[in-house]
Amino acid sequence: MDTVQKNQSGVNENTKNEQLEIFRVGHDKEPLTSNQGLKVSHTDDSLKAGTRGPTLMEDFHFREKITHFDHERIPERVVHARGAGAHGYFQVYESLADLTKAKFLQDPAVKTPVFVRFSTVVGSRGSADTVRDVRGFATKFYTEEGNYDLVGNNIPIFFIQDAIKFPDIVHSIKPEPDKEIPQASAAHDTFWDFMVNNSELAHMILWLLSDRGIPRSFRMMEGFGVNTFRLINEQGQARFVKFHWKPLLGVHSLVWDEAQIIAGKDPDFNRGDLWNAIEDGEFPEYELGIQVLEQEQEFDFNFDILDPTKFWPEELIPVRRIGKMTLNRNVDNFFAETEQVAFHPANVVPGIDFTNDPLLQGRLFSYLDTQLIRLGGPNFHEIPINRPVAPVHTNQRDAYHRMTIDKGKVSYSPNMLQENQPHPASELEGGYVHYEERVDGRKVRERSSSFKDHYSQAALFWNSMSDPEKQHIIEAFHFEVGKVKNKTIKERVVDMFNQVNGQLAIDIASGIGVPAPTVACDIGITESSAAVSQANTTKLANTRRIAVLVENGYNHNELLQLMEAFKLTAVHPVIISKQQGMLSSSDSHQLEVQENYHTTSSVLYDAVYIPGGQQSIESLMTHGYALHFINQAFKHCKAIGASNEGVDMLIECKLGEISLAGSSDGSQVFSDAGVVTVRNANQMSSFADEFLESIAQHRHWCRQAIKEMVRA
Ligand code: HDD
Repeated sequence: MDTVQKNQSGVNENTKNEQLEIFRVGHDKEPLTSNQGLKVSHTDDSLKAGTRGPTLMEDFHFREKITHFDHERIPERVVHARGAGAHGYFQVYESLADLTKAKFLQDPAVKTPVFVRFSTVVGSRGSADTVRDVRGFATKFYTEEGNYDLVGNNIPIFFIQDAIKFPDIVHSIKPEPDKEIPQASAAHDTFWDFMVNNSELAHMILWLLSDRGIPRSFRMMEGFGVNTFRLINEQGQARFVKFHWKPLLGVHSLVWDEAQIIAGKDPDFNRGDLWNAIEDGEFPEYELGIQVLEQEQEFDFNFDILDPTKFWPEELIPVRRIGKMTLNRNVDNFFAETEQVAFHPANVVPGIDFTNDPLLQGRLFSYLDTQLIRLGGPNFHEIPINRPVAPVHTNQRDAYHRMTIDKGKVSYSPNMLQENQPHPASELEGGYVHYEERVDGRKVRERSSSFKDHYSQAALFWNSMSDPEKQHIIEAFHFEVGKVKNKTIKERVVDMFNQVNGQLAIDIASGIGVPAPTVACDIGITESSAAVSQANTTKLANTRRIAVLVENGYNHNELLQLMEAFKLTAVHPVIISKQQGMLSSSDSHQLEVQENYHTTSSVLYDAVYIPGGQQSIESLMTHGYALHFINQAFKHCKAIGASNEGVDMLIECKLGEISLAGSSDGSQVFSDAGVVTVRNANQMSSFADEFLESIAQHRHWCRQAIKEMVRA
């Protein structure tokens, strides 16, 4: 039974899918053809004059095949080149009629189809997923009133205040143009040169160097519209709004050392994680949140609400959760959908409007412009993934790759010959009418003085970080600025962050070979915002990946009990052994191995479990890869569980010696550091609970202080 209700114009969750269906082509049991539909009898040899002779011009099949291949690439996006997309739907919790007339925000029964593309910003299309970078979070809502695009990032603010600087910041952070090095990294001279000459970047740098720059998963990442928009209701009342996406799994990140190793072990880590979660039916979910300000509140704050380098602290302006997005379908074809999707912040619907945020104003030009070159002309809205589900009637005709066959001779307006059809729609008919904002000013190339404070919110963000988060930021400075060759730039980085927090500047200087500031600044900002610290996020074990290290002779009962507990919590165990194939337990049960130590790595898991079994543990103890695997998981502060003889493996890894003073019998030695052990077979159930709780914590930062001593 179809339980999905359709709204008036027939748009529902499946509408986009049905529309795409027309374009989908399967190739099951079909003869090979040319692009003209001619059946092809042979495709492995070109047509030659004699078996050893030259290829003939008349080989139309050869020419068509090679020509198409030669043209198979389109320019990658200038920024956000690497990404991954998925389909889904959005449902509002209750009507927002008091705030906006946008139809997709009125009826909780309506499931509006969406397509989301997550991305990194700096790297090329083939770069690694886990580099330190901002992540793009762009959503296309296929509403009955036309496409609405919310083109956001996973950080609520931006580097610069005015779009005219966008080419400069992007040129500075991209690989240096003489040698095209480094790929997908801000850790080089040109970026930090730009940075020290533009203090408006200071705030964003702290976010970028925080854990937000290396998300564990697209599923565990917030999204932000960043710019300030307007909501307009039926009565024409306007309010300022900021958009948020809140992931139901919480906000979690990798450890920098881990992120770098993953870039080699599995460069598709985030992309694969999204794909697999959807294939497994564990659909990523995000709540849409809004922060709303009345027009009269525009000047109530100590920052300018139109300044995109500032966020609106949730403690001052609460986030109201207004609906939920569920991503439930992977693409059929990466190129056709994820690569060709074209987002544009100017794609709005009645009820949503712009503000004078100078970054947003520039964006409203750039996205349409970039699609013209990237997608080869002005008809990219006809590409299936970009087609609105709302009907399209324009007087536009022709140009490259036109698909629509427009009938009739009238393609202008007004006209008499076609009774002025298609006719401009009045506001009552749903025609988009821009908010009548009064604008009055001199023509100037200047910035408002209300945009000039570049340090207060940077200090607010710094104050909001937990101690481990602060430590990560300092280490990120040591990496990023440590890679800078020019000493003056390094000194100026320290000077700049001295304006944010004196101790921060001293700590940065200590790792990058330049003197600490002679006078440590205190700009007198004492406020903090608990909402921006990941320490306060939702913590769940669900959907985490657990490495299970076993060899022949493992204890089947112990493993079985844990596997059942994992299943109940939707945690995914992966069986790892020296060799792929089958293993036998001590009581002759058979177990299939999924990965060996060459095909996988500790960095690809959230936790490690080592079940007992004398023979299995003796074998593991002699295996350097297994010892390294556990040490590395420990170094990256992950949950580790071991039962019975498995505990001896941890002792062999000398984790106890390095970390916490504990008893040598190994029982519960490490538990406060997320290492959970059990020696008693009767306590397996409480052990499983404790281990799952330890996995849910994501990382055990109390190990941080000792991680440099870990041999991994
Ligand atoms: Fe942008 C792509 C997000 C500022 C110009 N941007 C792009 C994408 C995201 C963002 C998520 C990838 C969309 C996709 O997956 O296809 N951009 C942002 C955010 C910004 C921002 C949140 C600050 C609030 N962008 C920004 C400015 C400009 C651009 C100031 C230019 C003046 N952005 C572009 C672009 C891109 C783009 C060059 C490259 C590919 C594309 O548009 O389709 O037009």
